[in-house]
Amino acid sequence: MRNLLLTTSFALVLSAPAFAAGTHDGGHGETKPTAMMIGMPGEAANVDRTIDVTLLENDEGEMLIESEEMTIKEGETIRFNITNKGELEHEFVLDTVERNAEHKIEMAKMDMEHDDPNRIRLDAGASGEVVWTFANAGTFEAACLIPGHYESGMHRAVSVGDQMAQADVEYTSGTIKKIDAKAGKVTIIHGPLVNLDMPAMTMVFRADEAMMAKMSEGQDIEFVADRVKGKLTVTQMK
Ligand SMILES: [Cu+2]
Repeated sequence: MRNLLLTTSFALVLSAPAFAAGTHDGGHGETKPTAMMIGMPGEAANVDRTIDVTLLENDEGEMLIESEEMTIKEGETIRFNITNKGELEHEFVLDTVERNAEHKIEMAKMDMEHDDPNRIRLDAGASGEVVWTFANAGTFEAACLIPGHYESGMHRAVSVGDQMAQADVEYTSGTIKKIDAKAGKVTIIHGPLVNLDMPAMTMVFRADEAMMAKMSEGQDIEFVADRVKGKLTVTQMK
C-alpha cells in the first residue's frame, strides 16, 4: 500500500505543472493529507448529522450519486452513509472540483485504488461511510472517479457556507424558565424552531458560559438554536 501511495503522489507531482496556471490552490506537494481545502477527516464523536448516499446506475445508462441536497454549514461534521446499489463498483470522493478533475485524469491513465480518508470505493451491494469535517466555505464536489463514471453523471455539488446558514436564521421568541449554569443547561419555553423543524414547547438547551452569563430566569428572549455536536444549543440570543 505504501508503495502505491508513494507512486500516486509522485504521479500527481508530475502532473501539477499542467494545472499550475489555474485556480488550483496549493498543489499536491504542499497539501497535507489531513487538511484539505474541503476540510479534514471527521471524528465519529463529533458527527452533527448523517447524509444517506446511494450510488447506482439506471436504465438510461446514467450513473448517479443520489442523496438529499448536500448543503453543509462551515464547520459541520457529516457522516456520509454510502450504499452502492448498482451492479458496478463505484467510488465516493469528496474534494474540490479542480482536484477531482486532476485525479480523474490520473485514474484514466491507471485505475488506482486509493486509500485516502476523503474517498471510499465500494463493490456492488457494499456500503460504507466517510466522516468528514467541512472546514471551509465553498462549492465542492462528491464524485466517482472510476474512468467513465464521472462523465456518466457521477458527480454532485457539495456547498459549504455560513452565509447561507446565516440567511436562513430565524429568531424564535422564548422565556427562560430555568438555568443550570453548572451543567451548562437552560430550559426555555419557546415558539416553533423553524430551522430544527420543531413545534413550540418547553425544552432544555445547552449554552456556553458566555451565553449563560447573559441569561436570567424569567427573561424573555429572542434566540436561535441549532445542533452542536448533536446537542440542541442556543447559538444566538438577543
Ligand atoms: Cu462509479
